[in-house]
Amino acid sequence: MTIEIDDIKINYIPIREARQMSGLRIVLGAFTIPGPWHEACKGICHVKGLSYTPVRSSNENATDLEVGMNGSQSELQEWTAQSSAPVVIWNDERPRSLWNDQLMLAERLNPKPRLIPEDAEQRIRMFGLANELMGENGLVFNKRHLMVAGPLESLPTDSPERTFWAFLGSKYNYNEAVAAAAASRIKGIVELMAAQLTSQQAAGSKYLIGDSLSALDIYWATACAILQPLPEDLCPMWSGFRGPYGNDDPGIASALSDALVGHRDFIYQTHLQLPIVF
Ligand SMILES: N[C@@H](CCC(=O)N[C@@H](CS)C(=O)NCC(=O)O)C(=O)O
Repeated sequence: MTIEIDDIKINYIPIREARQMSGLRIVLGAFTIPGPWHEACKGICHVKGLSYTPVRSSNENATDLEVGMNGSQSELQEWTAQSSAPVVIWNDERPRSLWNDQLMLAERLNPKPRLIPEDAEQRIRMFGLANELMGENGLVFNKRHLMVAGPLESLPTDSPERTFWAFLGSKYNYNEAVAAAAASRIKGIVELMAAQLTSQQAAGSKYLIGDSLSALDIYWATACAILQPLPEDLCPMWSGFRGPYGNDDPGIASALSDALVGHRDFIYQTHLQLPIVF
């Protein structure tokens, strides 16, 4: 399965070059897909005005961006001791490959605007809900199980697409039991987000925590893409991924309220970069 690279606008430099540099570098997938972890990193930097060098995740000598090839990730593995993206690297500090570490670093590099609440109760709630979205076994993680399940059930064993999905599945602990539980787990998390938004709106706030933008708003806006991507004019993504990025589960659909999707739109329109640039 080969991803179209014609529409890529960001200039991603190779890992070899990035390793020689100092400053802020972010290894990104370099695909036209609004991956929630990627877009959250980009969004946090955008809001804080942090400039960074985008780095391509796959090996420099990879002749195309054929996804799912272990062999194309050895340079990333060597640099960051793992093979997922995004990874945020500041000077010679340890590479940060987890969303919460990445947020803490961004907050340190530019404390304004504050994206982690000062108030401890708000901070606890923000990290708890953000973990439901972005953490291991959270919404995005479980949606990936659902995305893997379809092709593994339907595609012939020798199909290159199936090889890709099987690769992703084995990398992120896919099995039939977790796939069977995924939709109801996602529904529960979306309901949590809907309840949070409702209570905030009832209290007169436009934001998910407190009365100003926090990282949770950005995580919701970017995680929402995996259930309902923004339209083509705002999110010119690879069309082959509209479908896997989407939702056909009725339970999740019932939880994904207009208000939640409207909140995603509000956060993008007010605080993030539109159209999304890949
Ligand atoms: N860094 C994230 C997880 C990153 C992640 O799962 N990235 C996926 C996006 S689908 C990835 O790199 N997939 C391609 C691959 O693993 O080869 C975290 O905070 O846990």
